[in-house]
Amino acid sequence: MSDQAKASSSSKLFLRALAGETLATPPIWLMRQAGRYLLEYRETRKQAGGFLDLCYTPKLAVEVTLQPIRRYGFDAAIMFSDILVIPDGLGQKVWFEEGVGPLLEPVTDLEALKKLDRSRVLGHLAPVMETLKGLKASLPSETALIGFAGAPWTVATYMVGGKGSPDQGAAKAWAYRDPDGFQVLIDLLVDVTGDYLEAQVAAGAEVLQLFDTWAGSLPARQFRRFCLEPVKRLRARLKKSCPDIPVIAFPKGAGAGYETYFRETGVDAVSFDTSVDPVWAADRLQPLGAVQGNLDPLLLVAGGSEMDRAIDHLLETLGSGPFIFNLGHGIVPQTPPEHVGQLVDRVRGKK
Ligand code: 1CP
Repeated sequence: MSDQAKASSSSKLFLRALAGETLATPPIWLMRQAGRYLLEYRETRKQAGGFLDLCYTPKLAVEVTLQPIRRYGFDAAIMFSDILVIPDGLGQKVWFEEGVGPLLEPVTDLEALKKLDRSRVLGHLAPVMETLKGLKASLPSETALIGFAGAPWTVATYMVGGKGSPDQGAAKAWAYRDPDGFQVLIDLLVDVTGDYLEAQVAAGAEVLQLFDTWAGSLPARQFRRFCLEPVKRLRARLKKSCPDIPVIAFPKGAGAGYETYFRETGVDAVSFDTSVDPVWAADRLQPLGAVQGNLDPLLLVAGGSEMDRAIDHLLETLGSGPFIFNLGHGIVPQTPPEHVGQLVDRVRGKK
């Protein structure tokens, strides 16, 4: 049976859209659908102590993954974790500071890179696999399970910078000063991310998403070398090891680069950010495969008729091809939970 035939026989709308099917009602899930905008998340988070403790305690990670599924019945659940568990698994020091975000002991040269250890990653991340197994056992039969990782470039920006930064300056400085040295870090991340994603599939992930949040910060030449090429290699590896598992990539900010990226990486779908005009996405991206996006997370905060208009525009523009409804980036903490309910109802034709 072909991928499309297999997915079409599935009851899961999300898998059908990813296989290229046009559906009367598109599947919907939202990036960061588990998180601080939900009261029940804040309560579980308190119980866990630190943020990484939440990621590494399967019982609690399963619970926070299921919270938005219970409330809204999304078509897909994304396992609760973070992209920074990879540097943590490699032995880089990673911690989350309340009110600040993630901090890491920066890796800025080959000397520091040598201290990282690929062989400890899968052992360290065993709790993530337990989370996936727990989810597999408890999700409704119509809900697909998404595993994920950060794409190499984005993870590298945090590893080198030691924190989130507005311009990814530290990683760019290394990539420009010593491209071949920086490539060693990218190659390590391609390998270790491949190991990690294969383990997620073995533990029950049905779809994989690669988050490349900072793809938009590189000029064309470096975008090709450090964003597109690593994802293309990862995609090729996964095609061999798990041929039936679709891969979605989110090269946020790639602009016109989205089209070449979609064509050349071989991913099954791209998630497009808020800045991309959905009319352009329908014209240039959707003929290449399924597209996922792109309601502005801040429209979801505002709600009301502006949000409704934007939802309808997305449905009209992209509804005649394979489409997954999502945001252009993650839900923000100040989002009123009832607006999320309104969004889901409207996409499903109930309002
Ligand atoms: O205080 C809290 O509870 C922590 C907030 C939080 C949450 C809810 C962080 C810290 N990570 C997460 C979960 C998370 N992160 C998920 C879970 C699944 C879901 O979508 O529900 C996912 C997929 C991520 C991915 C992630 N982490 C990305 C890529 C996507 C994106 O949003 O751009 C990035 C860049 C990170 C790093 C990170 N982790 C947390 C924060 C605040 C950040 C951004 C830091 C920065 O750039 O300053």
